[in-house]
Amino acid sequence: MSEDETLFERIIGGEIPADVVHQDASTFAFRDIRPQARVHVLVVPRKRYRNLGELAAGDPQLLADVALACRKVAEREGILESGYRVVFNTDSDAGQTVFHVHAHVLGGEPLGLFGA
Ligand code: IU
Repeated sequence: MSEDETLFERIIGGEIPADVVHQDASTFAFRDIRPQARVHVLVVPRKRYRNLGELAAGDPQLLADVALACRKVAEREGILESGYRVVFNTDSDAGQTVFHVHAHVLGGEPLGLFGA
């Protein structure tokens, strides 16, 4: 792995296998290996930005693509009607571990309140 290649670039590149749920020209989505809900899918822009703020500032269209891919994932997983949560962990207090921005799409069951 080149030093500045993230885990997600290796997954997108096919070097590391993943359970792919959706992909298109600008995004890639696969199941989280440690699911926190019945549906837990990560949506990753192919182009790397460190976090949500950098993505929004650097390429707003790509951020919109990520949002639309989240909806596509929800549709495919059958949770568009029941609802879903989209989470972008940003830096250490939020527990971000992979510094290639990604949306967690969570659902398939009632998720409860934040901090509960
Ligand atoms: P975070 O927001 O940076 O904490 O999310 C990283 C996620 O990547 C986390 O939920 C891990 O379970 C997930 N993950 C994965 O799906 N596949 C892997 O090989 C590794 C982490 I390492």
